[in-house]
Amino acid sequence: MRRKIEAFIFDLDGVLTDTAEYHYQSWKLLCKEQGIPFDRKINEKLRGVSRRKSLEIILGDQKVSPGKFSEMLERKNNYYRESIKNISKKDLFPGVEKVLEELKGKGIKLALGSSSKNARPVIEGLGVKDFFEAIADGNSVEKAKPAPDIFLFAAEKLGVVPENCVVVEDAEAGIEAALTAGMFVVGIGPWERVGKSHIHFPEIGKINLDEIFARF
Ligand code: B16
Ligand code: MG
Repeated sequence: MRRKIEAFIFDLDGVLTDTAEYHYQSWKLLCKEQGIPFDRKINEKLRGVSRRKSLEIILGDQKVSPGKFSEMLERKNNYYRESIKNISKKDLFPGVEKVLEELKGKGIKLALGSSSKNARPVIEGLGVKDFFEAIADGNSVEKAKPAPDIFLFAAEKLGVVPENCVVVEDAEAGIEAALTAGMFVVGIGPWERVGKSHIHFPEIGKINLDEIFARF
């Protein structure tokens, strides 16, 4: 059967909004308290990566007890939850609503596919929750990106086969997840980061839907 675009699955952090800065500030505070080195270079490795995996990356060879590990995860999440409390429409990247509206207008189904366990309050705050027919987040599946599970879960909820889904992603882990799921991938960001995607744009506001439909 011929492939046809039926659904778009959007990543959250780095695609719809820049929660990366809030994640960064929260990890930074935790690391400062714990005396663990942390900077923006290490933070870049956490893009699209689950909270648990992020802490493993931050700790590197440093060993901590399972109890301490969980306590650190909880503390970081409390800082993060505090920082997203006031998130609102003005935190959306420019052009996001236009893209979502255009796709809706074409009869395309929309889903969210985020690693974050906090994705729901974030899209509620951003005022875009109602655009999405399905939400796949860090609570939906066990295996985080780069496993394909989040995107496959979203496609199943929408009732669309993976081959007819387009994923919009900014992170290497997410692009790998979407490719493994057998989906067409739109990369957002610099080529060095999103070079494995099928097509890429520097930012979501510069997306050209006609080009995506033509290249699919
Ligand atoms: P949480 P995405 C990801 O969101 C972030 O990019 C990543 O930095 C974060 O660690 C992850 O969500 C988990 O978030 O701690 O809120 O569960 O890009 O997949 O939308
Ligand atoms: Mg992302």
